[in-house]
Amino acid sequence: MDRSLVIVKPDGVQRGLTGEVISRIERRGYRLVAVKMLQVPRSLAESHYAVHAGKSFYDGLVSYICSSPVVVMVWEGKKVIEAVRQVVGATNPTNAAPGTLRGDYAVEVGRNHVHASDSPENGQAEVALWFRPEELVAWERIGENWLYE
Ligand code: D4T
Repeated sequence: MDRSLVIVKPDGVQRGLTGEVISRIERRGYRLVAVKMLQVPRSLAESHYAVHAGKSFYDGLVSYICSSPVVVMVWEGKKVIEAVRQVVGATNPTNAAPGTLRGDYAVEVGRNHVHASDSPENGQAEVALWFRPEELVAWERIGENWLYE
């Protein structure tokens, strides 16, 4: 089953949006299998954003995610990658639809308050980067029988 790594970034935590992020993904039907709060070390931030190394916004991006604690979590379920990206909305909040987390609670791309994996392969790699295997909990939500055909 696919997994999505979701991060409530420093601005999301500071602005009190952690519960809202969890709640929207949870109500959509997904299963939370790991969650923790941490102050991100620079080495982890650099690995997470390695694909953006050399871009004009890279240094600011790494400093931003290290600037204050984050809440990082793993969500599981059918089509979790696409569905969570839909809940989160477009990268640039001014392009994000109303009703999405970024469309409702963000203004600028450099303060878009939440991250979600953008492909099953990246989801797998990001989960392995942020969590040890034993931190993931295997369980089933009773409502899943009513969620899937
Ligand atoms: P994340 O990775 O935070 O979920 O964002 P996205 O997956 O939606 O978008 P991304 O990887 O293209 O960008 C990563 C991160 O960089 C910031 N950013 C991006 C920025 O500050 N300036 C920019 O011009 C771009 C393209 C925002 C998200």
